[in-house]
Amino acid sequence: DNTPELRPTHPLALAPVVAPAASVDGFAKQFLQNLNFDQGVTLSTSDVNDQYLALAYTVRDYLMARWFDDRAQQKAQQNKTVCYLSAEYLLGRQLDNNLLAARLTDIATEALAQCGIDIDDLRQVEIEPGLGNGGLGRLAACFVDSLATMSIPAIGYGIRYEYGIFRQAFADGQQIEQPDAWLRMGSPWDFAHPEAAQTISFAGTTETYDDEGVERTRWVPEWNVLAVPYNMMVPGYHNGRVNTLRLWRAVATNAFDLHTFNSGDYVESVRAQTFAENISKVLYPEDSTPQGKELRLQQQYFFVAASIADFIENVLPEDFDLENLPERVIFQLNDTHPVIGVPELMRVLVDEKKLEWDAAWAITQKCFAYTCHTLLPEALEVWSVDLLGRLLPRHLEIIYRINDEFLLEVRERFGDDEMLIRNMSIIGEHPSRSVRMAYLATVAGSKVNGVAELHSQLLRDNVLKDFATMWPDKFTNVTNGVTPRRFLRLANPDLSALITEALGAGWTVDLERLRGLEALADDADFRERFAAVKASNKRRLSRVLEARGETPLSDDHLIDVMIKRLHEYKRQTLKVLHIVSTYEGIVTGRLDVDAVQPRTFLFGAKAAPGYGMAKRIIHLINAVGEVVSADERVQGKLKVLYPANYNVTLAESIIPAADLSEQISLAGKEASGTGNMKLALNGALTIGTDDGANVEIRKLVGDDNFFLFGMSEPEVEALWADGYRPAEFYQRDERLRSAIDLIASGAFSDGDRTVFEPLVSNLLYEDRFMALADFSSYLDAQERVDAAYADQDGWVRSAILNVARSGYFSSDRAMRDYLDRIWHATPVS
Ligand code: GFP
Repeated sequence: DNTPELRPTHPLALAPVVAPAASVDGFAKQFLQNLNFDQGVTLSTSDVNDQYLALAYTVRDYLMARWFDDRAQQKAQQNKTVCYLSAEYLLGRQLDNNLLAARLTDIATEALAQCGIDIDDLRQVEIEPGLGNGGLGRLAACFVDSLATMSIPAIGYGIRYEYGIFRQAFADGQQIEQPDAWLRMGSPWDFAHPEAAQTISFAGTTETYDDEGVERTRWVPEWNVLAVPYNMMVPGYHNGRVNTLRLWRAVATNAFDLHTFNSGDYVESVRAQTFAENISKVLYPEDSTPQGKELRLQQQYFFVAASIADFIENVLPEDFDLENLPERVIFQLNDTHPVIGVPELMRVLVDEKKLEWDAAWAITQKCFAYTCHTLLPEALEVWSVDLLGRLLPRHLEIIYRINDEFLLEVRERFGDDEMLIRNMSIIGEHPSRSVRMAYLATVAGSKVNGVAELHSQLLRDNVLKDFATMWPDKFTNVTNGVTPRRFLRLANPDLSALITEALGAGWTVDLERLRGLEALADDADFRERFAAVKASNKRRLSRVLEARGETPLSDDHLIDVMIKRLHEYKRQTLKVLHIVSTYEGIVTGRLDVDAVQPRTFLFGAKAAPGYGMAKRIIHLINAVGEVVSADERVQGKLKVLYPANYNVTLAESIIPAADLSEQISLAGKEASGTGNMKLALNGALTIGTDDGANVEIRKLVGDDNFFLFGMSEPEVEALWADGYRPAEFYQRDERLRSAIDLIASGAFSDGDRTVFEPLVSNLLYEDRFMALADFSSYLDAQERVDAAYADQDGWVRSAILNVARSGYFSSDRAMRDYLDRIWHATPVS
């Protein structure tokens, strides 16, 4: 073949990729080009969605060159990469964050204005990708932001769900779930890379074979799907770095059967496609059916297998010696969802790369670390051996072998203590044979961490006690953190400006600098300006609520917020009992009205679709809200607001406006909490139990600036051990009796006593999370809140001290702790 090889000779083809000019003209030009050539419209024929998309493409164009550079550099430098494996990323809107990171906010605003467009109108169009459920997913999003800002080579791996967390609506006060079609208007922030798809296999059998005299095992799978990566850019704040979030979408290997189609069976002709695409169809498919369970395991294996293969094939250089893998990667397991990655890496190393088992195990143990996010035993994931063996037969064999060797080690250390063996085994026997994923992660991981000091302590003392005895050094703590870029700089621009004026600009990447505000808490002028910011944030929230068709806020109300997943352990019920009791107290004259501060109780929460009790609690909150709002006797005093479909975007409006942060879980149940951190950082005072990260918040902000109530974790344990009888607490406290009686009487259900009866009896006779036991102490603390709020000046002072002392809760600090204690990766230079 004499054809000369074609090489680029054009000077432009040889030049490095450059970003458009960072000027108003440069931006406007790029924007209009994108409008024309990507959206296929002119400025005059474009609508707001076209404009939003063209704007997003423009921002992307600015980031692109950096992103190319960073990936090339990561490969060349061969630094260790943090691969964060997470089934959830609750990202929130991208536009503002990316503008901010790339220092483009002012330029873009001005360029659009010159095109006759108000950038605020475009902001409203963006649909946030709700690819997560709550704290765990939002934490992952904060972490990728911090990693990019700190120039750490990192890839976030996850699933590109077609439908994220459901959209919540209320009908007669009850939650209804609607699909979250977040992709329907286009998805400008990610790109598909079908050429980098991975084939992911399932089911089938395993067989042994003779490999040049060595007996090996191989997996003969039954079916495959393609995992197609979608890359999202994750820009660091003002440092020119752009990391990658790579989310996988499932696509059929053979999507369409033309023969069947031509025979007229149109549904059957796309069966394979439907089947495959189900894997990335929805976040947390309902798993009360066997099909739902299987689908979840498919999802987990799907994204983890694709991610591991991607890292080995596309990030590592060719001919990389896998013996050195631990020097190049740490796979951080965000909870148990990605733990199937452990046997997957073993399978790749042993079956495919033909390493010896022991060598492969030594590598695997160094490459994984595990973060646990719960203390509830029912939340520790297990997979039935039947299901796992059917879907991933080779992985089950590998898990058995890992377990056999591990249990030998246990016997060597502790003797033949059969009870201990049974308790520590990765395979549980009761009620049926299952794989305990948290145990597998603990055995395999180089480190295991909890997400707040108390949580990590309780993991060591209770949940994973035997493992901690065996490997004390494996256990560590990294208290969660939140990104100050999104949750202070963007969400609270006025407070940010005030802080910058007082302290200079550096605090955004060095949050401990907020300490400098402490001195200003005693400055009357600063307090006044701080209070004005809070008031303006309340007005802003009020406008946001009105635009959503909700009731606006009343002036001068204390804004009391409880925003978090709906779960019994978080005790939204305790909050409702407080509201009902206050309402009842005012109406009956038991309470001195003047001592009760005008308050708006603001809830934001979704309940898992299959969680009946949580849905009843939502119904009760709405029912109480309706009665309280309609009752003339408490007008101007009490208001209950529960805007539907709480999400990151709404949180960004609520948090800066909050006065009081409700963190009222039963001690020993909330692993950490992160909303608690965001609220304190924005100057809300916490009313909380000594649970999760509340403990650390209280220590930092000081007892005078925190309303502590309730039993401590050891007291909770003691009460359980004693035999907890909630009805006794009901008998003992008249306020509690009146509140519960009022609910039971049908006062919030048009006289129908049956509606909330299951909730009432659950409280009186079970109350697993001890709301009744903590009620009195909670009400007393609420009285202290009222008294403190009456002294506005004192309150503002405390609020400032909360901001000043919350710097520790930056996710940048959390990343530093992970880097020091677990990952040992270094920034790219
Ligand atoms: C879970 C825990 C929280 C913790 C987050 C992040 O949140 O205590 O703060 O993970 O570690 F419960 P959810 O996903 O359950 O909301």
